[in-house]
Amino acid sequence: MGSFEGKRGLIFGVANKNSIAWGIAQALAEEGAELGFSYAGEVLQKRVTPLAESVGSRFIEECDVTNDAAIDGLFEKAEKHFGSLDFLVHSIAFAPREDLGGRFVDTSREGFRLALDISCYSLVALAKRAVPLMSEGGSMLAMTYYGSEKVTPNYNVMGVAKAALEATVRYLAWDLGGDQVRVNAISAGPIKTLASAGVSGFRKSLGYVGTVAPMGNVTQTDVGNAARFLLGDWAGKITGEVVYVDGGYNIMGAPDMDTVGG
Ligand code: 0WD
Repeated sequence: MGSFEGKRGLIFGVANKNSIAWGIAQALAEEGAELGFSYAGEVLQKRVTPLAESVGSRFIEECDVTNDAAIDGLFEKAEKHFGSLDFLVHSIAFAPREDLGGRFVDTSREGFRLALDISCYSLVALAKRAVPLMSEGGSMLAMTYYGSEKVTPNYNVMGVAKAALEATVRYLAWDLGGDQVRVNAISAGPIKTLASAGVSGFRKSLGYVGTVAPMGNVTQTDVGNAARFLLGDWAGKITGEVVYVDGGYNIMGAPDMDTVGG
């Protein structure tokens, strides 16, 4: 019997089969979880529906996380469908393409606002609606990246948004601890997806990280496996943490010059 048998949760951020959220969904489905999916826009419906159905989901709903009324509507439907929830996965990020390259100092006010709204505030907005449904306690998980802590050229405004997201995870963990709701983040190494393809120079940095990290590049499956732990009962008292699933990249102070050259 899977360790998520009888547990129900919502997954935000499946765009296609390469999405990290899909890696997480597959891992949780293997453990017997009952899953609901929310996707960003009508164009994604065609891609998300067959994926969701392949893991037995009957809850597949559109929700733009910049729209409070849409989020309210989504959670009303979720309450009707599931009754209560045990977990929530936030695997959502966005920044205008022109702000994911060039000089950070050129970031526009609107680009900054949009990146922080979609990539960070949305976690607060989702958490607020999910907690009342987590009557038996619960667990939430967000996705972040090392560019929040150390400068990663071209990641730019998304690095700032991820720093805010990680702080948000800690403040939510404090707020919701009394409700027995845990909130954590996974800091994943670079993985080729729709979102990462929007970052200038992504392909080269994927190659570089693969060479420098003790265990090389990571996959959606690696992230999914960490999510099984963090969202599940074995992680019972772990909250407010950012857990690296990055092949060890973050421990390195300098690359091995014999392999990267220089
Ligand atoms: O290297 C990577 N791919 C890493 C990604 C390394 C470390 C962290 N992450 C993070 C991302 O920043 C994001 O938070 O993982 C999360 C998932 O990203 P992903 O799996 O790499 O990318 P993708 O498959 O594109 O999913 C992100 C999705 C959007 O996809 P598109 O490509 O359509 O923008 O975020 C969703 C959407 O499905 N999204 C929204 N959802 C609801 N409302 C919205 C919105 N307004 N905007 C974007």
